[in-house]
Amino acid sequence: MRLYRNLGLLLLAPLLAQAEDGSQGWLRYAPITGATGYANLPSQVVVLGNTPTDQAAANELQRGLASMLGRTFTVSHETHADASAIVIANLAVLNKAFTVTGDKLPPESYTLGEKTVGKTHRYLVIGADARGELYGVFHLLALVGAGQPLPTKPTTESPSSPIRWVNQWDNLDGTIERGYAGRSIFYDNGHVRNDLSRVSDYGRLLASVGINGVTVNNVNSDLRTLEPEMILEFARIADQLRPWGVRMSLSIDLSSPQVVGHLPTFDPVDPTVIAWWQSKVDEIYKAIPDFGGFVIKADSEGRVGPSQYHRTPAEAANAVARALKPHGGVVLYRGFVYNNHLDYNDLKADRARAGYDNFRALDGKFESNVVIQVKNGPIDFQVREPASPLFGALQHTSQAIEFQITQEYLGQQRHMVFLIPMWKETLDTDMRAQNRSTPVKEIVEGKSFQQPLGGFVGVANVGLDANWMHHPMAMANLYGFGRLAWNPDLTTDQILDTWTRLTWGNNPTVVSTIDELQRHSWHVYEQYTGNLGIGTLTNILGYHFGPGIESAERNGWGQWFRADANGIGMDRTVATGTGYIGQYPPELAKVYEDVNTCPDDLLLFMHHVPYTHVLHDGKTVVQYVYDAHYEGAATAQTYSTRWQTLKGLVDDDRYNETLKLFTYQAGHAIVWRDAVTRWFQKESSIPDKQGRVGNYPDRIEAEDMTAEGYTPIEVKPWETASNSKAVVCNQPTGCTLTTTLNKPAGTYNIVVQYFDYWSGKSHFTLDLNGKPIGNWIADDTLPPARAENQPNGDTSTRITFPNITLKPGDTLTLHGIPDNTEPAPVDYIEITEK
Ligand code: GCW
Repeated sequence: MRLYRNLGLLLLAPLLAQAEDGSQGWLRYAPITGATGYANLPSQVVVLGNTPTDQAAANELQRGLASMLGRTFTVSHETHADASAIVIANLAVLNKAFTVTGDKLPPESYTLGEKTVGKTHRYLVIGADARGELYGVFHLLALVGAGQPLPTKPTTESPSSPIRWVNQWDNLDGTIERGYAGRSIFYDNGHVRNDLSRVSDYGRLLASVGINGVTVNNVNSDLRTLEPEMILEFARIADQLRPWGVRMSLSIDLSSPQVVGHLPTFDPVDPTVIAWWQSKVDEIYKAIPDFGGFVIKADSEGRVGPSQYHRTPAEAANAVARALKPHGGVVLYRGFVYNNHLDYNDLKADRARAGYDNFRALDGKFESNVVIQVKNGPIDFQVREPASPLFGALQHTSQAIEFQITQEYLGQQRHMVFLIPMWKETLDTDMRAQNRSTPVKEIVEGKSFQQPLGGFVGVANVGLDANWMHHPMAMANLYGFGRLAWNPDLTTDQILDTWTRLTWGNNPTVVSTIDELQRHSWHVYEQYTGNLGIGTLTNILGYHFGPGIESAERNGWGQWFRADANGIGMDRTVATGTGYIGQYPPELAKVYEDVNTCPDDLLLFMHHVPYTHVLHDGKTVVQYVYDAHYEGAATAQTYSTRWQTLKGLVDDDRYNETLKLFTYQAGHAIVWRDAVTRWFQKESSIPDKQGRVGNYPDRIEAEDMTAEGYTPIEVKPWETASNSKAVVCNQPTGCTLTTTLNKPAGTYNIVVQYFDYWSGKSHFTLDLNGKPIGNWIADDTLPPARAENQPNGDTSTRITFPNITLKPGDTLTLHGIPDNTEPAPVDYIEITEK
């Protein structure tokens, strides 16, 4: 009898709704009843090695199988020749009796397979090394969790590349740059936390998807990072991660020899500086023997760098890399080097050129343990960018691609945006370097140009929120990043479907509903934010969250789209523009250079065109922008209703948390829609063919209502409030807005659009004919990276009261009571048909 042959009969458990806080992520190990397909899986787990990682692998297998299959599993270090067992071993400890594939496996790989001799069933998890074992265990558990058969014949999986890291932009004070899920799990108040239990949990999550490194501090690195006492503190973090096979690394500032070492210089070629790096690195490896290496951000956004001494990034990277090499450490030198004081009036100036311009000439000049860490696009994690041309240009240098898992420009984990399709688009872009197939994924795997290192880096920024990323759906991005780093050829659906099953259960309605919601969410977000490659259109001078369209123009940051009354888009052509397109290998450059062959979704990234330019689908640019915004915002309205079909099928806690976020997203998508479409209409003077833009017959502007205490103000930027005005209340006792309705008798939804600052909790009540129909507190708690105490696209928020019966002559009254510096601001009330 073969094991696991009854999988077809597997009955998937109707999950009892139970309280869940999301802390287990996709490692919930929810019970699978009727899992007869796994009935013959031996109950004894035997682990041959005895390192902490071997032990972690065995304990995880025991924990996961016991929880999912509802029976007892034991762990031991010995097995008898005739005992059935699940055997975990690696090549270093492998006993011939257990081999399934011989004794060759690439590093970090594993083989799963069955070996049955007589009555003895052995299920074997053979790692190339301890890490491989651990990955094999997690893979086996994921198969069981998703109700998939376990391989019986030996099946080997190997990682795509050696660098599979996350970066955390955590500051030592406990804040996280661009972190949207609470404070740091690593630090508080200038020190490593006493309680590091979340760090160990994080290591477990990361290992489960094959991530083998974490850079634990902000790339804008604290100057204390390399102080001797800090190194000892960081060593405590490394201790937590080690059992999970996750190596810790640090972001460093290149001025450390001067600031920490008190040398007169940090010139990378100065012998005293070289010696300092050597002894500093030796000191680190004494405390952290498996230390991964350094991430370096230099000569960028105010960080110092080798340019101060007229040295190149290669000279700087190499000085540090030589110190790390004997210990097996690496340098990830960021390609994100650019001048943020560009001249807008210079039509040749172009931030997108910077990566290539700064690094191309250095190709081949880096030590073999240096990897250039290149952001997926040439600007900065916008909603859509082409692949960075640097990928095709560095052919004698190892490269890693940097993705942003934390959704800085993509809704900050308040909007659901599933990023795997976006990342795959970059990874699958064929750069056509040397006029041959060189997709980005193969370049960073080191395959295209035979490089020794390379891989994937994701800026994760998990925080102390119980569920790590705030939005339950955002965890799919962390999960998917790991899966893609392991194997960039996996399809979006393979990744998504497994995540959904492991995170929410195998109920077919749950799986199909969540998969469907997530699958297109990037496109939907793109529709209601920045289209056609223009950039996200968020306020880049503020919080990078809500709309703030012209913030990108006429300043040194270079995220320009050069709009005027006649046209829009950056001319990056070789013929008439900045020449950026010429940085791509010729075949790809040819496609982008010609406005007719350039893909529409990158059009405004590559070309300056009139608003009336006709796209491939026959629409003009401006009409496309209008239509996409209305379509995208309309789809976002459906998220909460589709989600509500899952009530009772998933646990109440996560159900409610997600519903709240979808409701918020629906409202904010309308803020985006109105801001961007009104801005385009004003700038181009071309009206929406369907007459929607600027025409809101169901709205009553707050400034048009009868006010008691409320006073009107102008909102900036103008496009972020309806009619560009709001009202504010400066009386501590509160203010009132009243209006008489003229709607035909019927049932309506009443919407209140207000501004929720981070600095206060205003109180609102809404009355109909003197009777309350709702009250709420404006208590938004988005992490105050900077205090936004203004009515604008970040703070504009909507609340909806559904199914209200109205008749002509009804009186609607809104009371607002300010709190702290938040003056209970209101934009409008909208009354829509049910
Ligand atoms: O996008 C920008 C972010 C900065 C970040 C920088 C970088 C850590 O707004 O917050 O700094 O990129 O990647 O270095």
